[in-house]
Amino acid sequence: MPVHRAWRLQAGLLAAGLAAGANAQSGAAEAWTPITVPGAWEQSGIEALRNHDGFAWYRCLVLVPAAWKGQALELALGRIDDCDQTFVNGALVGETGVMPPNYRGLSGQQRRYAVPAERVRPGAYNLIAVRVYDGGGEGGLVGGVLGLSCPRGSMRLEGRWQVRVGDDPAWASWPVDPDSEAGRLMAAESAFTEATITPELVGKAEPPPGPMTLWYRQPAAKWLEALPIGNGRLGAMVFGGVNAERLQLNEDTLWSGGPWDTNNPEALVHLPEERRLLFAGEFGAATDLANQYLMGTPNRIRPYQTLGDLWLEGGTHDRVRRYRRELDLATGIARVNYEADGARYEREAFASAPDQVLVLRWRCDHPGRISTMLRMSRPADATCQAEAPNALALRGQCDGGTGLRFEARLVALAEGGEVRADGDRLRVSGANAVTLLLAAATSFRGEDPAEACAQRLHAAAEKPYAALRRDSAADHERLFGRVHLDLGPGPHPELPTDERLAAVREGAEDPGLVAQYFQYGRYLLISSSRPGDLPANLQGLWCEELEPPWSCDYHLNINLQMNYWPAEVTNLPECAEPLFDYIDSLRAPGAKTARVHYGCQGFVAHHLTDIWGFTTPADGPWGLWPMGAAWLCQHLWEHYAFSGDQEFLRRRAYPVMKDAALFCLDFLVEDPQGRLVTNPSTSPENALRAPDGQQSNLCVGATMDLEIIHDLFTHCVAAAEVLGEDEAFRGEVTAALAKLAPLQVGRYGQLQEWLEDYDEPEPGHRHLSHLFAFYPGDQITLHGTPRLARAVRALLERRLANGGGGTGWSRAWVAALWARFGEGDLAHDSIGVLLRQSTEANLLDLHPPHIFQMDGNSGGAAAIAEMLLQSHGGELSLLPALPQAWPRGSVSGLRARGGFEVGMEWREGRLVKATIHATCTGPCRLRTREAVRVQSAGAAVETLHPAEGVTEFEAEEGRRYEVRG
Ligand code: FUC
Repeated sequence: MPVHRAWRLQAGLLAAGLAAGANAQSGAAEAWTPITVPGAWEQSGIEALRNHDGFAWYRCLVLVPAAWKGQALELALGRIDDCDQTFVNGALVGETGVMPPNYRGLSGQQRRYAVPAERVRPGAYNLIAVRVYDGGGEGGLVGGVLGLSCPRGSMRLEGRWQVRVGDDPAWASWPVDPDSEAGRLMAAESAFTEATITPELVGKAEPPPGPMTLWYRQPAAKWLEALPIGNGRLGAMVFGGVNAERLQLNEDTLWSGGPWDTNNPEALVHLPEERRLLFAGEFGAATDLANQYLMGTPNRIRPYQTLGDLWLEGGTHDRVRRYRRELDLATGIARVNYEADGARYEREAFASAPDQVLVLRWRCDHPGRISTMLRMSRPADATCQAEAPNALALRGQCDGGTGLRFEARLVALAEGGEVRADGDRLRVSGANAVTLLLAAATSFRGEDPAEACAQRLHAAAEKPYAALRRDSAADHERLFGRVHLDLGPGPHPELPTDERLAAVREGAEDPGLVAQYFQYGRYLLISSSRPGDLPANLQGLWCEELEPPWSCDYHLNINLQMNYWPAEVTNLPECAEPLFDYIDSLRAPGAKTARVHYGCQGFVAHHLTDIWGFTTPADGPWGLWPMGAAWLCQHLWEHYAFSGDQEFLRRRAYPVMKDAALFCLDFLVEDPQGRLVTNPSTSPENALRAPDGQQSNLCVGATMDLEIIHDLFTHCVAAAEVLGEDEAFRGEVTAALAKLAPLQVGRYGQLQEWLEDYDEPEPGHRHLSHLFAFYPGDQITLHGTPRLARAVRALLERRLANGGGGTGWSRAWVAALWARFGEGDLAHDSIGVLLRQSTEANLLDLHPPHIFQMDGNSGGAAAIAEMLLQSHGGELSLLPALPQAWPRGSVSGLRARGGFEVGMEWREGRLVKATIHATCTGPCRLRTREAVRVQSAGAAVETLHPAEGVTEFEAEEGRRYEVRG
């Protein structure tokens, strides 16, 4: 750090000295205009860029610390719309996308380029120049994190760059001698001069106690290495830096945009023609018509966004010993420990659900050693300022001041030493310990963010740190501690998590890591989805960007549902409540869309939604998929199926299910053969190839539609029967069920994805949509419908043989499907693929190319549960898909449909004992590999054995049953 004070000074002098000279500059220098990066150039306020598509160059100077001599650097430039070539000191260091004339954009990809050491000028200014081409829509360095990093430190590159419209290869190079007037002017206008030096890490830290802790021997070098904490509403990614700590912050209602009516009255006018074209197989014309008339207006949604960052900066340690960073999944506490200058330091951070604040405490075993500078920042739309000698507020309004208002407010409570405000920062000096409390709120629910924050902080500050910590951990443990899973420790339980994962990537088996992965899926759900909050979005709660991939939204054609697959079975039913509230929030807007777009009753949602009630078709023809609401209703039914809670069924679930079913009843049409089908329809994100060669997303009666409708209708009939309601409606639904087009087996023996046995351009497609009926649905089961189950298997094998299962969520689904086949080893192989190919060092799931999505984590946890316990088709299957890799182990606290809580122990791959706690009275039908005996309170229970491996008894609410092999 001391080095950089000098450099800053130099830059400051230049700035002061050149203020007058700037006016004297002429010609080329003037064509470069200052621009704030990141952000779309259309929004920069620069006239020449307001509607610009085409070429422009960005550049800035970076004062690389002398201490980085000999280091290769990583240059992160966030996302660039659409393609770029990036130069450092005139040399090309990386490019993404393809420049014209064969232009191909790759705007979703994070730019990370390696800069070889010999290209870097340590201790001097370096020129970064980025040639950008934008083919349409937003352009430029639009989003993400920008910075330079190496093992010895990092610099942030967000802020003032320069931009110039046009294209000239000369702009790649150092414009002039840095000591010339033009060079100095540029340094004054757009130079990054502040760096953080990373201390040298020496000495190995001991592993933390307890098997459910992720841990590392170095700080996170990037967001995907940081560790997530959250209380459902407020979240942070903790980086664990020594001299500079970063907590990237999120608040679950912080979305861009606002409510708007995107319904398109044209849709209904053109619906009959669309249906005619699709029945006639005129896919091209149907697609054109759909694009022109059937989509919402507009057909895009606005994104979820980062709240910003909390920085603790100014550390000066050159060398630290025994560094350890960890996340205790059982308590939700993230921790950093290290020794420096003869003292031991510890930081703990957690997001408290009971107190609704984020808490960070930093202490040292030597008095007076805690000194730091605190600030908060956000890439756009917010400013940070001190509000009191020990309080900071980051305050803003989305969308350039037209969207939601938000605030993050921080209080620093020091023990000993001093805290004082200094402009937009707080300085803590010479403290024995400091506790930071951070509250955040938005105006989404109508509250005043500043007031809400102040209230929460006021209440939390009344409690001593120990009480905040105790209450938060107890609340988290109440949920987390319900399920224990022991698959054995694995070969190297003493290694840090990243090293264990690296060993798995090299081919090692590590059942201990698999058990952690399972619990991590539960941890993420607990941390991102608590009653009263919004449901877990594509990234759960944790999102670093303003324009994140896929808007970090709610995708309804697999992703949101998969987030909740583990909720019931892994004993977190209250974590599904936000999903139920969310479904409720889609009812009114979805009813309007049903009416305006399709002339139907009930409610509908398509494949994308946000927090503003967006229910219209979005994106393109693959968005014309009106099954979102119907699929979501499966979760309402499942909540009842697992709990037997009739009140929930009557008051919350059934009215919504019925509403979704009313839409489906109206939407179904008869095909020329008199079968009920959906039209328009699409099999999520996949395309068919018709016999005449046409490719199309759109079709008639995609199999998945028929399965979702079957699922919903069957559950509606069952619910109406349980509740003794709606006889006429029941009759109508039953009649429709009988007329639904049937599931069919195609030419490869596969379950057909479409009504016709079309060829498919992408047989390894990541979506496994029509296997819905096998998992998570139960229309097809191994024992009940063996012919169709074989067709499911044929399809699954075909997908995998053609490269399927490539995204994390897709692979998790594959694992769950293998579990339903009782194929433990194959399910286990897929969990292995998930860990090897789609998991970061912080165990977060990855979608290619390198994007966190929570669905894979949740889906993976659900698949592991499904390997141990299944309860569809009216029976509990104990250890149905135990792989050879887990010869002994135990699990407790899993839940089963019918109202059971189940624990099991196994040895040499065989069930030793199961404990079944009945939470409802009713039949219990067990399926096991070997014959079993059932006891309760020491006495034998009367059982029936209607088939081999099947044992039935009458369970009584509140009783425990012991099952032994
Ligand atoms: C679906 C998937 C993609 C991605 C996106 C968020 O559209 O097809 O792979 O997961 O959701």
